[in-house]
Amino acid sequence: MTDAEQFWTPPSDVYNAAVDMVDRNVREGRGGKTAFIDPAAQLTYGQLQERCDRAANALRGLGIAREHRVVLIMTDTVDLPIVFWGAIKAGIVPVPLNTLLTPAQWTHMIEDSRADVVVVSAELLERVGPVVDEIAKRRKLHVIISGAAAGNRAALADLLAAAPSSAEAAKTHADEVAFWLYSSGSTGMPKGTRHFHASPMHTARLFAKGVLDIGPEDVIFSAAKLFFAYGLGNGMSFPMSVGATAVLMPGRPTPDSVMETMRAHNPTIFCGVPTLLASMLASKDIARGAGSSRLRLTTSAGEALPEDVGKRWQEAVGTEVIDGIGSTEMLHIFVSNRPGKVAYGSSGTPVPGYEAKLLDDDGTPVARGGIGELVVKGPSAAEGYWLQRVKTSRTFRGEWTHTGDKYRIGEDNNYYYCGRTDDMFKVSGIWVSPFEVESALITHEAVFEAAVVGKQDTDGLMKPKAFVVLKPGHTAGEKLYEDLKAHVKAHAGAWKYPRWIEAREDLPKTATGKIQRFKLRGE
Ligand code: 3UK
Repeated sequence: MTDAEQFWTPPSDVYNAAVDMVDRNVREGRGGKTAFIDPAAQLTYGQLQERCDRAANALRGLGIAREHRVVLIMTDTVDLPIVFWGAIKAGIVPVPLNTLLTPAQWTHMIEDSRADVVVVSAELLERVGPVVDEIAKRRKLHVIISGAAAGNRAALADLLAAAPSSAEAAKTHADEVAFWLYSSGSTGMPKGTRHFHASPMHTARLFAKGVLDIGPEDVIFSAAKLFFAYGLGNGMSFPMSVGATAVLMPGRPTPDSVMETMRAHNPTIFCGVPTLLASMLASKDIARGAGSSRLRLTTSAGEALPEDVGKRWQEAVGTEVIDGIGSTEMLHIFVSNRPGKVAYGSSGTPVPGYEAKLLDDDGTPVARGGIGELVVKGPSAAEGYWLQRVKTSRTFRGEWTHTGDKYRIGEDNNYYYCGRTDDMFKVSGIWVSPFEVESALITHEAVFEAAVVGKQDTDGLMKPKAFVVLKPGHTAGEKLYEDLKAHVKAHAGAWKYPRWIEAREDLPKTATGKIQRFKLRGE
């Protein structure tokens, strides 16, 4: 028996994740229990099942065939699980997208996935509307609005109300693709990462049950959004796997908005990214439980948690911070700290059910204490990237997934993060590709060349720093720098703008003219 089988094998080949995550809770008597709470609505598991069934029927009613894609550009409200699991129940494939992207990136993902439907939150319509309207000029595309529908656009609420309240589940296979998540890389557009029906329950059993010991009485609040694999597990599949309650917050996670939500709903588990934990610690309102009277655990992922931030959180808030590394490719966390024996500054040890090894550039395991690329094996690995054969075969090599992260195993057996094998870095847990920021910078009229690197701020967290060579006739200075920051925000994504900018006469380059970013790190 392999590791994965020891933990869980789907009951049969016919397996629909929505039947397990939604319907099973009702069947096992938790129909009256609260599943989701957002600022405007609450759903019991019974209500969730009915709405998911209506969503499945509504999508079928629009003529959407099995395996076809539905893109979700949605804030975190109860509508997101309704559409996500409703689609899965019908064998239709939901593709949640990051709500902070640029129109060009959304256009790429809607076209690349060949989505027949886009479900958009009303408050995002101002930015998403022109994108979907443009595509709808070229081909058939249904646009459905979650929230107050404007003009002649279809409202999700109306479609659900008109659809039958009970749906037959599609007889999907455990090894059939259930949903996609887009993953970014150092060059090129994000890649559609295809996940199986069986995978959400694998991550729930191995990490949420195995590491966090989640149970039906837990109330989980993930400040990390549902469109992100980390948030999708924390705030949706983990609580659903045991019939627990999830608190959803549609707005931007600031220290104030997060602590207000904590005070209102008293979660037992809080999931954040290091940047948020650090900014909450800097707030004057930080207190025991970060506002919750029942907090028992905090989790951190997305980027390395600086040792000092972890220790200060435990001191001020009173719970451990469980830092673990996960990825879109593996769906959730595969190397993690454990409650009761956290080693701050490390990512902990492999989660039982996953295996990890560190390889050198030739693919040979590194000697103990040496630095190598983290390679991982486990049952929740994705099927691959959609229409990306070369990138798929580089990342998913047989049973092993290559992470692109460098690690070292310490004397204490814990895994210590040592940076990336490429130039990528995370800001607030979301990828930044230097190439992408540089590409945005050089579209500005004043910029001749640019190089971008990650630089640590005072909390030890990465932020972009840009080195620019200006075109003749342009002068360096705060005014230009503010302009460049706004330019990057508009053309690459809000979190990607350089926090520091420095003008240079030239940039370090190889003989072939490639920018040597590594020479600029630490400057
Ligand atoms: C980095 C970390 C150090 C690392 C994710 C939890 O972040 C998630 O997925 P992404 O695809 O990025 C994956 C990459 O992010 N990383 C994530 N966590 C840590 N580095 N310490 C950490 N604790 O470079 C990794 O390769 O956006 C996180 C669960 C599910 C996820 N998808």
